[in-house]
Parts: sequence; structure tokens; C-alpha cells
Amino acid sequence: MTLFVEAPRGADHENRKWDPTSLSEGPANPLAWANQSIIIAAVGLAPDRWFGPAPWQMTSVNERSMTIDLEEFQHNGYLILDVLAPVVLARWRAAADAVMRQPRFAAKPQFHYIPLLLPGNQDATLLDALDHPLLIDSVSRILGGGPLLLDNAALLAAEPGVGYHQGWHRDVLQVPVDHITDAMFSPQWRHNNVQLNLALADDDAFWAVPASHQRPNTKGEEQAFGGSRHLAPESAVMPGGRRLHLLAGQAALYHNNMIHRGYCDFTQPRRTLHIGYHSRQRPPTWHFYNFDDRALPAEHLASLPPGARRWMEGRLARRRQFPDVAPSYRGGFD
Ligand SMILES: O=C(O)CCC(=O)C(=O)O
Repeated sequence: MTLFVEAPRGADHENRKWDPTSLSEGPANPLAWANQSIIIAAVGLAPDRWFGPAPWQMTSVNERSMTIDLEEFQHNGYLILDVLAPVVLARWRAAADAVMRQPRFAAKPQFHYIPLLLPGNQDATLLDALDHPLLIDSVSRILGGGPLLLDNAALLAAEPGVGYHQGWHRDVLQVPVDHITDAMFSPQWRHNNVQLNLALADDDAFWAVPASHQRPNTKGEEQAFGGSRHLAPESAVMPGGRRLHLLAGQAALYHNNMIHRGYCDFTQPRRTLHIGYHSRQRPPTWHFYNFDDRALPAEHLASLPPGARRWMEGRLARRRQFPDVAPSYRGGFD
């Protein structure tokens, strides 16, 4: 099934209207929003004078409509999209390079997982990616429509010469092993989580077992997991596992019950944004509990750029409604 997606245009895109702190669904006034798009298109190539620069520049690559192939996502468990305009890619790549030049990272030649929502890491340029309209719109459609809840946001980065060897896994680390059931990996389970990797440099580090997201492990996969429900040994050869090749500016959106891993001996820098969302129309899936933001100091929240702050406020409000991880893995059929 191919779904036609009109990529949002304009300074105040869809998800800003879908305030993550509210439970309201959809743009407050889609007609006004559409009109605004037309007006912005009409004023041509210098909209900054009228509406301010950042969101418009972010959306400029998506002035055209595009399609996302939901059927491909449902079948393979992932989808690769062209997302970033060259000008945005260059800006975000430069921001990621600047992060990696910080002595705390530059001095350590290793793979870096940099959580962008935690104190000290809140890079305002990179956090703009949380609101990229094409990503928001595509993820929302995959999850059945409506506003989203932020799961996580990180920069995955490494310099050439560094090795990075994750074990194959499904993203079920938050679920105790004795609660992981085959039912979670069935088409009937309404998994409420999409994870994405947005490459700011060509990226060969992500591997997947296509179409493994909605079925239990095969015998060969069971063997490769070596008896673990969480993580295969680093050296395991996973049947059907393949490396995805992302060009800079592309994103892989994936169902994170799919068997996958990060694995690379880098010959080029890695600069990839790793972001996850849940639909707000249903309770979040277990991965929402991958970090606890309730203990973050108020000054940290206040220091975030407005977009990221709204996402974090949305997380905190949702956490108050669903404080415990256990219900998230006890029922997924509603
Ligand atoms: O490095 C990657 O792209 C994989 C990350 C991943 O699998 C994870 O965080 O669960």
C-alpha cells in the first residue's frame, strides 16, 4: 500500500501545531495551515524576511509531495527515505562535527553514543531534527496517524579507525527476559514505536534482518542468539542479516522489534542522528522507559531550545500518565 504524503510546508509545521504536551490530535486548523503554505510558496525564495529562517529552511527539500510506501515498511520492517536538503545537511553535519571536536569526545577514539536530551549535550542545531516535518509525518503515518511522543534522541558518532560491534538484538532490553514472548513479535501486536537513523554522513553501520519484526526467531536465529532473549554474542552470524547503506541526508525508519545491530570498522566518520517516537494515541511501548527524565533538573529543561523543550514536557506529562514500564509489555493487542 502506497500512501500519498503531502509533506508539510511552511513556518509552523504540523507537529508544532500538535503540541506534544497536549492530547489534542492533528493540526488545530488544517485549513489555515494549508493557506499559510500557499502564502509562503507565493512569497517565493526569501521567506526569512516574513517568517524567520529555521523551520522553513528545514522543509525546503520537501516542497514537493512525496510518497512513503507503508507496505514496504510493514513487509520489511524498515524504509529508507531521502530527507535532507543539501543546505540543511551541510548545517547539521557541521554541527555534528563541532560536537565531535569537543575534547571530551575528540580525546577518546571510540564509538560515541551522545544523548542529545541530557545535560551538556543539548545542541540546538541538531535538536531541530526532532521536528523535521517529513520525519514526523512519515512516522506518524506508520504508527496510524496523529501526534507523536518523543522516545529518544542521540548522535551516533565515530572517527575512522574506530570499531563498533553491537550484538544483534531486538529493542526489548527494557523487558525482563521472562516476559519476552513470541506474541510481541506477531502482526497482531500493536507495536507503538518507530526508531530512525538519519545519516549526516554516508553510513554503513546499521544492519538488519529484513522482515524479522513480526515473527518469532527462526531456528537459525535462535542459534545465533545463543540462548539470549536480549543480545546475541558480538561474533554471532545472523542468518539473513544485511548491512544497510545510507547516503548522507537519508534516513532509515525502522520497526525496532526487527532484529538489527550497529556494527562497523569505520573508514569514514559516522555522524548519524538516532531518534525514536511513539504515537500518542496509544500507551507508549517499553522503549519509552529507556531513560528517566523525571530526575532532570528544571534548569536543564529551561535551557533546551523551545522545540526540544516541548518534546521533553510531552515526555514528562506522558510519564506521569504511564509511570511504569510493566504494562507496556503486558498487553499489546488493544
Ligand atoms: O548503531 C546503530 O545504528 C544501531 C543502534 C541500535 O541498534 C540501538 O541503539 O538499539
